[in-house]
Amino acid sequence: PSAGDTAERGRRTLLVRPPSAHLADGELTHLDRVPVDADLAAEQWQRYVEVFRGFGWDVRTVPAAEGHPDGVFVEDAVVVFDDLAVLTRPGALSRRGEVASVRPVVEAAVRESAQITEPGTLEGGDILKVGRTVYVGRTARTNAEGAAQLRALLAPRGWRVVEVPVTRALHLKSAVTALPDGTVIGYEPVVDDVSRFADFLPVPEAEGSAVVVLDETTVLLSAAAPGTAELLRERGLTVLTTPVTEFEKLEGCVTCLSVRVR
Ligand code: CIR
Repeated sequence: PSAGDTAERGRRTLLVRPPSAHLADGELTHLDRVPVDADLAAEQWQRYVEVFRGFGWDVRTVPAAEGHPDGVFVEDAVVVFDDLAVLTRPGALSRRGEVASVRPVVEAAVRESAQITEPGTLEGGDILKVGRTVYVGRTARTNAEGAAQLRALLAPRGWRVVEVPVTRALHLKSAVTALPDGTVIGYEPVVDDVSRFADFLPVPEAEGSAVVVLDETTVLLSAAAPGTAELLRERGLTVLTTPVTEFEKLEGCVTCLSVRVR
């Protein structure tokens, strides 16, 4: 949607979920387990949410899921396409139970919802929207059936669905995200095939591959990626940064901590 669409619909809505006290026990695929400071995680999460509040976003909070260490990565539980919210079926067994408690908050915020069902699996971290194109990362978390179910939902609604292989990162969006102008950015060593994307810009830090678009000229980036911040500023963007070290230890990033609903 263009900035005009956003203005017509009023304030943008953000879904977040506070970290569990058991964040340190979350799933790890590529990183070794290191100590996590739960208090610092809570503080970083607050700062993250404040960035959006400062931009006038309507922040809706899903109750914390103490039994789900990875629940804070709420992006994986639901993906929104216009007025349709697709509740996922996470590939990680430990995460499957996160979705039921996200549902009521999502359904209060959108007009229509759908659910990925067995045997499909899909996690929001594997879904990258660029204009009307939806890239679906095929990973250990998102299987062929999950991708097919998503395609069946989206193709009639005018979205182009493109599956891409992801073997070097946990999720597609652990490797690539998109700038407001549609340029896909990523940390090349973990991107399987940059030629899949029409416009690709390599960034110098792994933590720099994840941006959240706040508006047409502003993005939010991890404080751990100063070189990427400089690169994006040179392109004329306003770059806000926030520390997310405790979430990066669990293979999370700035994008995974929220769902932009509209
Ligand atoms: C997991 O492995 O599921 C979590 N520890 C990290 C999830 C990060 N989410 C994301 O990239 N969308």
